[in-house]
Amino acid sequence: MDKTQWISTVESLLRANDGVRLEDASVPSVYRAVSRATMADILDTWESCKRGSKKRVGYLSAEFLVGRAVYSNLYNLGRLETVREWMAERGVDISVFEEIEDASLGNGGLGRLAACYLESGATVGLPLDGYGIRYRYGLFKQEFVNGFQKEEADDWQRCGDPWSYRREDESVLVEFADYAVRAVPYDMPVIGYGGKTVNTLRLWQSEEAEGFDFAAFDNMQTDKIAKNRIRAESISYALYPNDSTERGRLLRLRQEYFFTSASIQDIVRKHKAKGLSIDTLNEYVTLQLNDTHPVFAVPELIRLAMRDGLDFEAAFLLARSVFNFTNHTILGEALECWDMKRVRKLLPAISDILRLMQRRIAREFPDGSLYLIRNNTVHMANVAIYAGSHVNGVAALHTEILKASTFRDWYAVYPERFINVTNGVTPRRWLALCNPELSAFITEKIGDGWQTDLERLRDLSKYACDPTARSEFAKIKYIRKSLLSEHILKKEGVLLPPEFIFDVQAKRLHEYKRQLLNAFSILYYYFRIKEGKEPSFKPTAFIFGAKAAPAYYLAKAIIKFIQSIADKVNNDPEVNDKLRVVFVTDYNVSYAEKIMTAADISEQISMAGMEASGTGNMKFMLNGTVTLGTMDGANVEISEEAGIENEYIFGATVDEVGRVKENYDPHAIYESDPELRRIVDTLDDGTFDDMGTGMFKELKNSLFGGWSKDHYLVLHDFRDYVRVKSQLNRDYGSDEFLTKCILNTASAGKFSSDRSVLEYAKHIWKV
Ligand code: 26Q
Repeated sequence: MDKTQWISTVESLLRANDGVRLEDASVPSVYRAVSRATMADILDTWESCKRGSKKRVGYLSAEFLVGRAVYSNLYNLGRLETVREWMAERGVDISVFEEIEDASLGNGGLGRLAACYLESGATVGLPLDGYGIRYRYGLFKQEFVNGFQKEEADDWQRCGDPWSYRREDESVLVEFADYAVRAVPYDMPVIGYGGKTVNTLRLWQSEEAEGFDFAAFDNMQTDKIAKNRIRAESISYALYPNDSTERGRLLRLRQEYFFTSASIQDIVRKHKAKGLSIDTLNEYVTLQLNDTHPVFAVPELIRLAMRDGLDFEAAFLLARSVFNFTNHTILGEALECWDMKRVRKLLPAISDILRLMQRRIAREFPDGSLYLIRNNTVHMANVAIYAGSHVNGVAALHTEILKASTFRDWYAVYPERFINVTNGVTPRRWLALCNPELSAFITEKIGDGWQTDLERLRDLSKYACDPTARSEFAKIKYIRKSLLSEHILKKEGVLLPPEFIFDVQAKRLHEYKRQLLNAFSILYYYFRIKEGKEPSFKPTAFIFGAKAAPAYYLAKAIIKFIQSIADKVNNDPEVNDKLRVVFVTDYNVSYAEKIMTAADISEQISMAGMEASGTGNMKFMLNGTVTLGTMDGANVEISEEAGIENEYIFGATVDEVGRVKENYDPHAIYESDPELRRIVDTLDDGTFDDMGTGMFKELKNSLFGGWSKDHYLVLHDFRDYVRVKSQLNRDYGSDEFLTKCILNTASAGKFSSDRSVLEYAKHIWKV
C-alpha cells in the first residue's frame, strides 16, 4: 500500500466503522482506523507466516505485558514517519495516541519479557507464537490518596481493541468438573522489525459454553441466567497480582487450566487437521512454559494423547519431548503448589494423570528423593522439570543458584537439562522508539544496523572519550530529562529541575528489591544537608515508580513512607534546592519508556541472590545510564560487559549474604551507627505520620522483630550503599562520568532479546 492508498483506507474505515469523516474524528476513532488499516496491510504476510515453517514454538504465559501497540507496530513496519507526517499535515501531533491505554496484561518483568521475546522472535524470523489469557481487566491502575496506594480497575479496552481479531470459529470447550466454558481466541499480530515476519499472540477469553438458557428466561429465572454468565466470564476477568498471599485461590487454578487446556487443544487440533497423528507432535511443536503458571499444559497434553490411544508411557515421553521450563524466581512463588484435593475436585482427569506421573517417578526414585506430589500437594516446578527437556534460569548467577540450591536434587540427577539463557529486551521499543535523540546520535556515529544487531553498539566505544561525543551525549540526556521533567510536573505536580541528577528506581515494590534502603539513603542525605555536612552534594532528584500488590501490607507501607519523605523534603526550603523526591503514579510500560531514557542513575539494589535477572537494569544501560547496584541477577553480567569500573557496585555478594545470615544481628548495627539509628527511628519517633495505621511501626518491626529480622539485609548493606552513592555523586558531571555512560550503551549488545530468543532457538527449541 502506498501513502495515498493508505490514507483512503483510513478514511473509509472511519466512515464504515465509526460513521465519521476524518475532519470530525476523535482521537480514539483515528486510532482505531489507523490500527485497522495497518492490520489490513499486514494480513497477507501474517497468513503466509502461519504456514511458513514446519516446526513452531509456543510460548505459554499467563502474562504478556505488551504495553501500547500503535507506535511499535508502525515503527516496525517503517510506517511511523509517514503517519506522523500525515497527522501533522492535519494539525495533530502523533503523541495524541498517548491517551490510548497500555495493554497491561502482566505484572512486571516476567510479563514484559514475554512481550519482548515475541517481538524479537518476529524480528529474527522465528516461528514463535504466544498463548495466554485475554484479561478483561489488566494490572490495576494506581492512584495515591494522602500518599497511600489505591487500586482502580484497568479498563484497557476502553478505546476498543483494534489490534486483535476475534476468531469465533476456533473456540474450544474447556471442561471443569462442575461446568464447562467456551474459550474464544483473540489473535494479535506480532510484527517483527522490517515487517517480514508477523507471528501471533493468541489470547483466550472465557465465555458461556452454550448460548443463554432460553428455558430459564421463559421462566423468568433471570438470576440464574446472570449467574451462569458471570461464572463463565469470571475466569478471564482479571489478572492476578503477583502477591504470594493471594496464592491458592480457586479462580487462579481455573485460570491456569483454562488457558493451558485451550492452547493445547488448539495446538493438537491444528496438528491433526494436517492429517498427522498426535505422536508426531514433537516434530512440529515445542512449548516453552513461562514459569509454573502454565504447567497444567503438561498433564493436559498427556490427557489428550491418551484419549487418542497412546498409553501413559508414550504420552508422557511425548510431553517430555515437547515442553521446556523457564524459572524466574527463587522466592516462594517458584514453588507454586496446589492441594491435590482441590485439583481432584475441579479437574479429575488432570488429577489422575498427575498421579500416574507421581507413580512413574516413585518407581524411578523409590527413596522419594524426587517427587511431584508429596503430602497430597503437587509441586508444579517439579512437574515441569520432570516432564520437560530443559530447565533454564534467566541470568548466569540465577542459573547457578537453581543448580546449587533451589533445584539441587534435580540437578544432581538431570544435570544436562539445566541451562542458562540470560534475559534480554527489545532494542526497538527500549531504544530506537523511546529515545529518538540517542538513536540518532548512535546512527550518526556508527551507522544503521544496530537496531537488529545490537552488538554493533561496541563501535561506539571509540567515542567514549571523544569530547564532542561526550558533550553531544550530555545534551541528549538533558533533553530527555527535560521531557521527563515536563511530564512529571504535569502528572504529579512536582518540579524536577533537569539540572538535578536523576536517580531512578522503577520496578515492582517488594521487600527484596529494597526500595526501603533507597528511602533510608534519602533521609541520610536529608539530615546531613540540614546539618551542613554535605557542602558539595550535587542536587539530586530521587524518582520512584512501583506498584505494590494490593494485599502486600509492608510494600504499601514502604510506598507511604517514601511519599512522606517526598512531602517533607520537597517542602523544606533548607534542602529542596539539593533534594527532590517523587513517587510517580501508575508506573507502567509507557511511563517506563519515558523514565528509562532520562535517568542518570539506575538503582538495582536487591539483596544479592534474590533478583533472578532484572530487565529494567538492561533498559537503563541501553540508554546510557550507570548502574548503582548489587552483584545480583544480570547486574553481574552488566558489569562484566561494561567493565566493573563503569558501574557502581556495592553490598554483600551471594556468598557474603550466606555468611552474614549465619549470625546476623541487625540490632547491633542499629546500636553502633547513630546516623543510621536516627534514620530508622523516623519510623516511630513522630517525624512522619502514617495516619494512625501503624504501618511505619510494622516497617520498623520488619527490621528487628518477629519472623523477619531484616531478612533482606537493609541495615547490613546501608553503609556500603551510601559510600558508593556518595562516590557517584562526586563523579557526576565529569568527563569520566560521561565516558562511563557512553560505555554503558556501547556495552549493552548482549542484552538484546534477539540474542536471547536465538539462544532458546538453538539450545532448547531446535528451530
Ligand atoms: C503466582 C501465583 C498466583 C498469582 C500470581 C503469581 C505470580 C505472577 C507473576 C508470581 C510471579 C509473577 C512475576 C514474576 C516476575 O516478574 N519475575 C521476574 O521475572 C523477570 C523476567 O525473567 C526477572 O528479570 C525478574 O528478576 C523476576 O523478578
